[in-house]
Amino acid sequence: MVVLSQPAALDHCSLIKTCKPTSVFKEIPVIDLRDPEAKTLIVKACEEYGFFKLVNHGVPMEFMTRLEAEAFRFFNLPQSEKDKAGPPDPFGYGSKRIGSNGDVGWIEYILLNTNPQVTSLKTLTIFRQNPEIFRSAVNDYILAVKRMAFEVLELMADGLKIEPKNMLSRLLRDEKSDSCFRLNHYPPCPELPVLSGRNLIGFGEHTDPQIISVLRSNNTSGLQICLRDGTWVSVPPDQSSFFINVGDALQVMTNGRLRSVRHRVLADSLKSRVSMIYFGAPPLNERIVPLASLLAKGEENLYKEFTWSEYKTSAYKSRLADHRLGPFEKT
Ligand code: GA4
Repeated sequence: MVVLSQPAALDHCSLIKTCKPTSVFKEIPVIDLRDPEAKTLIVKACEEYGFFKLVNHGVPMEFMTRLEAEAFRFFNLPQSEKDKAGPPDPFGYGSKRIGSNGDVGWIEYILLNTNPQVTSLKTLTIFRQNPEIFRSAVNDYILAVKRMAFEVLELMADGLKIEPKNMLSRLLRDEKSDSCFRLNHYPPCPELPVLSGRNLIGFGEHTDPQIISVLRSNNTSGLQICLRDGTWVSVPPDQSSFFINVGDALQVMTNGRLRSVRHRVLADSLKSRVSMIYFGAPPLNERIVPLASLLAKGEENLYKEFTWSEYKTSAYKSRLADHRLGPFEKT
């Protein structure tokens, strides 16, 4: 029998939560990037769920598997080596702590800026063990995923009848775009079965502050999203596809028409989960306001005016589960 008397690994009690049993998300919108109807289907999925799965996306599988292998190689290093690249400020290596306001998760991760010009000392330390291979795996992957994200945003703008079509994608294409990239490792937790019906939180529930997030994971489950009615559903993993999340900034730019999706990750008892996420963000000085062409005649702007820099500053002061758009809503 496994006894949890001295659970060295499970010393963070706040990670253990009782989550209602979830059903599998069977209605998950699956969008084929080459489908002539893709623009309409993307808008529909983002209105309804703020979330969809993307197939036929054109990102070579080899880029995903190469980066996954490099991520595992890094996360398998001795703790003392990994710690040299941390703590995250916010970039660098982090373990258990998420953000700087007391959130924790059953996770270790690397946060990077996607702009290669902004290379911090911590980033260099991450690549130190294996500089060429790791760095080129990250760069090739990000480049391909960015291109695909631009295409998704252009289809979305088209579907929303926004002119010009690059109205959203230009924000991520901008050389000053504040986008970032995250590699997450959720180690297996063998003690999990003795938690009897309770769950171990890998990454607590939250919405992403940015415009759009593009997630790819290995074949380990754990991702869950919250539907409009507040029920949580599990998203079956699919290592050859991407999952797209609408972020808070896009919710504001569409005056609430597209919704940012609340999501979380639960740890697995047997398998490691690795995910790689590109968070597409605008430049810091960009004003985040509803696009005029999306406002119907007489429709009120639901949000106060703010720049991405102001929103980000406020978001980074918040707790993970907070309703971050709250202070920016017009009362
Ligand atoms: C959620 C989305 C991205 O992973 C992230 C996260 C960031 C962090 O891990 O440092 C935050 C979180 C995220 C939102 C609220 C703040 C900031 C942790 C946290 C408690 C990199 C991001 O941009 O916002």
